[in-house]
Amino acid sequence: MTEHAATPRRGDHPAAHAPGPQTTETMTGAQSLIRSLEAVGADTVFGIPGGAILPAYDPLMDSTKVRHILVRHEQGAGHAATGYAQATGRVGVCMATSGPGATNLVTPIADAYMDSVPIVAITGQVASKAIGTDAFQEADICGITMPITKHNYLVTDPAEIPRVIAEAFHIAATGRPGPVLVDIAKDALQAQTVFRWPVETALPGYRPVTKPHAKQIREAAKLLVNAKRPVLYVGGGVLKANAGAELRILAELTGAPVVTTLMAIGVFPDSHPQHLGMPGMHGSVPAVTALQKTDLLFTLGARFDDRVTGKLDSFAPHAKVVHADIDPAEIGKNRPADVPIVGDAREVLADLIVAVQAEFDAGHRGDYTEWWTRLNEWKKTYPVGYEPAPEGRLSPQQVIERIGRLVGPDAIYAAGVGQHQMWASQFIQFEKPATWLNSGGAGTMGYAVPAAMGAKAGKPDVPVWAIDGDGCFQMTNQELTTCTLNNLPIKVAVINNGSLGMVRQWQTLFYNQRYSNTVLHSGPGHDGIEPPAQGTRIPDFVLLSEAMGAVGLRCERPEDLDAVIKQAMEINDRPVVIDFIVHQDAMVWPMVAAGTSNDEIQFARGVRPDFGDDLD
Ligand SMILES: Cc1ncc(C[n+]2csc(CCOP(=O)(O)OP(=O)(O)O)c2C)c(N)n1
Repeated sequence: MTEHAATPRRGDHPAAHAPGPQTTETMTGAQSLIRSLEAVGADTVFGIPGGAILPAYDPLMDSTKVRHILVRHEQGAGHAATGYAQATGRVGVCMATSGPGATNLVTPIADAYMDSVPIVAITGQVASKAIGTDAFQEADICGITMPITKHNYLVTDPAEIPRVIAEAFHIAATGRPGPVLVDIAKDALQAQTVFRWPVETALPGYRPVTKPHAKQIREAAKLLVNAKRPVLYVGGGVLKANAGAELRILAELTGAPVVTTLMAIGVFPDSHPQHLGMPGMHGSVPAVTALQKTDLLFTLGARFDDRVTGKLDSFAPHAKVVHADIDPAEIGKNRPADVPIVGDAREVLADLIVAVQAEFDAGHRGDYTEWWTRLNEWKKTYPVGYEPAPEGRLSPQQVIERIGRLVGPDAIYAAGVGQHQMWASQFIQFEKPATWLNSGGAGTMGYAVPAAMGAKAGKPDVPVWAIDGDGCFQMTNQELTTCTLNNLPIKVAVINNGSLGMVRQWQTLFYNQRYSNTVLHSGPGHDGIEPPAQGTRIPDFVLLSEAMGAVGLRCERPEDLDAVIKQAMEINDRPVVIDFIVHQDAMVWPMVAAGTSNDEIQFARGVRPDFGDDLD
């Protein structure tokens, strides 16, 4: 498998303790901050200045190594840092002032925490003497972000800045990655200090275990060769450890089927014959059912999220569980593990390959023939598909499928949250890691445009498409201005169904088709029955996009679909937004209704697959 060659491994970043001559210079705390960012290799910072952080913006102007991208809302800065990190494998950086600047970062920090994305958020704080006095623009951002950061720091002594920045990048990128916040009092930025580099870091209690225990690996390999119906249940941890190549070797060596969660999409090629698709609420029937019928849940860097398990006590009822994760707190959290393994997914997989080979050499080999007969039947009978749109209308799934086909698997796709996100995960064929960015754990509407912007800043030569909903787009579209002004020519496909589609789908299914507050347009049909007519679309996304310096295109008819996608692909000097007017009654299938068992999966509305019960 070809992986993005430039994607470094989790934890790779210029080490703070790299050998080299010691630098010792007198300067302000603010200068020390910028020098520290340069020293850890940060090349891009997304942010907005304000009073408390202002001292840092002055030396930032002179840095030739750190590019600052002035966003339009701090939420955009945070998601851009996340998009940058997910696309490049490096730590993303965002910066904001105290009080409201910092609190505007809360959503993207929570988002990065849920999805284990390495970002460092730097915030200005009021002067140290004013802390706790309800000073102008004071907010206790360390207190606020305590439960949504991997770690956070309040810095009041400028001498600490280099060490804290070095530690923040180290903590964000190593072990289970995550967001780290560094809050720096204004007087610490202004005071004179001595910048010393490299620094001694002091993290005695922080030593993530990456090398798995040999006995556990042997136990896991034994279970795998003795199982009749195993499944490799692969989560985002495998992608973050850049372990796609090792996963493929283990999968092909054993012949076991693979499911990849929403956060792992791309780490195993969608086109691979052993891939069953995505598990979970909108997963494929073969993936969901394989997990229900398996006798060995071979879990790698996944966390038994409720969207995957459905009703937990009915999940995978026949399975023994191997659970490998870099974070020991995940193991046994939702489902007890028969064989727990703590370690980095790449090292776990590398050791497993050797251990499985040793089992083979000793004459123990799993026979999964009957299992594959069953799996292949399910794959054939229950492929992911969709009903055609009413005559002459665009279907949202078709739009997304055609974008995937025409743009191809080398591009990066960022999704918002809702139906369009699920369709993008289902109908774009992903073949490579780090090409699918989305907000999986938090489900943050408004993620797509700024995340795409961050990805484009990190990977300027790769086409980046945001697949967005008309609801999501209205939350963060102002970052198109940032894209235009900073030469970040992303493409945005707005899947415009005139409504908050995913919520509307739940109203259709569970609230008797009473569409309370999910219609986004004002014209005839604002009852949600008819699609929005020309002239009643407020805002007009084409005009809105053009106002921000982007090219605005619209597509309403199936016969224009390919031409408009190709037109967008040819524009590379500005962002492009395509307003796809799609029919509003399309629904995401398959579906496991919230709180029910995965056994209740519906392939289409009211259609339950028939598996027989001989495997129960
Ligand atoms: C910030 C935030 N607010 C509310 C929600 C709840 N929510 C989930 S999906 C959705 C609708 C999204 O609508 P749209 O962007 O138009 O996408 P569609 O489902 O129509 O594809 C809403 C409101 C959320 N996930 N995030």
